[in-house]
Amino acid sequence: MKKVNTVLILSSVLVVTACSNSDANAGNRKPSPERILQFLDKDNDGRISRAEAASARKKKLAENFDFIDKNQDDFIDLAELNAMRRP
Ligand SMILES: [Ca+2]
Repeated sequence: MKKVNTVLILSSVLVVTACSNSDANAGNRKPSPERILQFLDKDNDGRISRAEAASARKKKLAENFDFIDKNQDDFIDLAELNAMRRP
């Protein structure tokens, strides 16, 4: 029974993920830079601070903050998010 529940939960997560990526990013499971920014930019200043990066569920952004923050202004903007993405 536990296995069935796990499958159902995973299926739900996949459906939610698929729906939330239905914009220009269709077919790619990773969220678009625009979506990452929209989701993490809590104060709506158009960039992600260290605190906002640290609040993310996934720690990739916070752990790689200095690498992603190319101009070292202590914020990650959309251009830096785009540069972070690999094709
Ligand atoms: Ca920056």
